[in-house]
Amino acid sequence: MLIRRPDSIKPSQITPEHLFAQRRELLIAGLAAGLIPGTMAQAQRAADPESRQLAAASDGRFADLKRWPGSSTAEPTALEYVTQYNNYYEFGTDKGEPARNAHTLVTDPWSVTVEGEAENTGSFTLEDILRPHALEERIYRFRCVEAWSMVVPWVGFPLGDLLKRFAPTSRAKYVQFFTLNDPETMPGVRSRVLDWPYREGLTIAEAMHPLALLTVGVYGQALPNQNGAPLRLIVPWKYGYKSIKSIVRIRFMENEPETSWNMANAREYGFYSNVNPDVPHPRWSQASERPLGGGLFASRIPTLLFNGYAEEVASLYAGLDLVRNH
Ligand SMILES: Nc1nc2c(c(=O)[nH]1)N[C@H]1C(S)=C(S)[C@@H](COP(=O)(O)O)O[C@H]1N2
Ligand SMILES: [Mo]
Repeated sequence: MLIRRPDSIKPSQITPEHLFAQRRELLIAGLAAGLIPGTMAQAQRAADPESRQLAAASDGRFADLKRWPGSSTAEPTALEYVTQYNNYYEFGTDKGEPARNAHTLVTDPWSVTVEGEAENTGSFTLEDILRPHALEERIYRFRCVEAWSMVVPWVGFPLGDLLKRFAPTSRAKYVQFFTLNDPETMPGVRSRVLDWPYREGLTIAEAMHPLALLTVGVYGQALPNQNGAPLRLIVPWKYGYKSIKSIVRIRFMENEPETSWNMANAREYGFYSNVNPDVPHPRWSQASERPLGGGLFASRIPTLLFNGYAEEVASLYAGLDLVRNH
């Protein structure tokens, strides 16, 4: 794959190490304040002891993370925004609610059911899922359909590397993902704002694309619950709602799967949902976006086709009408 920088940002603007260190202090402060529930013990058990990829409890950071060379060189969005300004409707529809409410989510033990058009189906523990994969840090641009954006250092591994282990059959043209749906621990699912469980889907070619990231951490730490612990998807060239959180079920399918926002409003939210500045949302323009953390008077920046990843992903859509297939 061609590695390119989506941003015309100079290497000198890469986050200096001390800023990362500062943010780490913030994260630790967040842990102490109970903002970020204790997912580390579970994450540590999830790692192959021999890979020693997860750090000792005293520190709690992932160790020996590879740094992905294709990372965005833009300044990462401050941790407070990434972990306290969230969309996770299972915990409420206000941006601050997931961080306040998601401590009830039980992420250990965790398992994922794999079904449909694949040879190796069944139930897999999170440990089974993670064991063979080397984790890496990838700094990706992230664009919500609501027209705010972030730059986030995720920790994960390519989704396709996992999917191959299930040996999808030749009939597997799509993959669908489901979030946990537990009224006991997820207060938001008692209201019918969406048809639960939250579900999303990709074509098999999209799912196998090396940019599609199965994600277990952010800023060098296990994912906070509000960001979709213990396992979520990140599809950086698509609107944020495709990046489904807290995955419990993966289904290989022959036909296009149901997806939550498309079920809620098909006119506004298509199956593809590729970031595209030229296809406005019926109620607002998608031509520009507001970077989070830029302050009240920060200027908007132009939105890029496929969120800046056109060089990598445009070939997936050769011959497809991007307006019709929005
Ligand atoms: N299960 C589930 N996954 C979800 C959502 C949700 O409400 N429930 N919101 C989506 C939306 S709209 C966005 S923008 C991103 C937000 O991810 P973040 O809170 O980690 O920034 O999660 C996506 N995944
Ligand atoms: Mo979103």
